[in-house]
Amino acid sequence: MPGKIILAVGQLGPIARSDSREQVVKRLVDMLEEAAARNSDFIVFPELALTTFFPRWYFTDEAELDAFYETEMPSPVTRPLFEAAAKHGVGFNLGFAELVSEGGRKHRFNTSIAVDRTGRIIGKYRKIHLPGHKDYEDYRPFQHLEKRYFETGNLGFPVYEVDGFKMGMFICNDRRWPETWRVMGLKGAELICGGYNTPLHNPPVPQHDQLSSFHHLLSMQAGAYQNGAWTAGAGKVGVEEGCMLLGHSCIVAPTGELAALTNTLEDEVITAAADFARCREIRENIFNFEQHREPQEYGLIATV
Ligand code: ING
Repeated sequence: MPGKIILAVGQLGPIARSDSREQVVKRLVDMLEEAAARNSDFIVFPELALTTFFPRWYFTDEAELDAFYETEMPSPVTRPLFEAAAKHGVGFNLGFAELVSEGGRKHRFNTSIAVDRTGRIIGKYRKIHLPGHKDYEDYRPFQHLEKRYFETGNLGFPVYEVDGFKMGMFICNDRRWPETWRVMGLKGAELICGGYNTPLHNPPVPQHDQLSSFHHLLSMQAGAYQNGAWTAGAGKVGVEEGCMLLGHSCIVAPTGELAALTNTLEDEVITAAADFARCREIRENIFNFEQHREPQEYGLIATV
């Protein structure tokens, strides 16, 4: 039925540093097939879904670091996921570390792609809000070196037409920034989705550790409500290489209501019926941008 899909999230449990991409791709295919068995049309996978969350370590050997990145997508090892998408007619959003050579220089991005139900890549996003730090910080029990291992995304916040609905992507820390959601809301996104790897312990402010799930859900639900969009977040979760990562992967309705929530710290598929018509009850009333926005007062938000 046009304007309504069965939306799935494929939450990944821990990925060990020693796990091969083949092993991880099999887990992703298994979850896509589970989603297909529930008549899903689209499944959201986590950030950096093909490897362990490697920014937790400080690498000095470039070849060792490069091994965590993809230089082609799909590649022979990831192609089975695209083939499963085409076989079952289920599109997907997938996060991975992207290594590209442009102008004779290596560029590294924390990237995600939107793939349609035929297995075709419709669009790409590169993470804009990179958390953490650039240099080794001795006080931390584990590092969070995204500012060292990735460049700021250079594709903006695109919104694509995928299998009849308008979709935009965030990656992890992006979801904490209202600007992320509003730019894609202004572009008419009906679904804004992405993945995350969120350590439960944040060394600079350990007193916030107990608020990890609250801040995550607050960000997802606010983003949905304030832009009248369905939102979905897929976590890489559980104790991964000694670091506990937040669960609570979720699907949120445009009203901000939780439509589905995981309750394990393992590979887990959740689904919800996403009726995009419900975006209108928000977009045509409380957040009718045409009628109620006052952009002439907002200039400060977009100044450097
Ligand atoms: N991870 C975290 C996130 O934004 C973080 C970074 C951890 C922020 C803990 C705040 C507290 O969910 C990534 N990968 O962005």
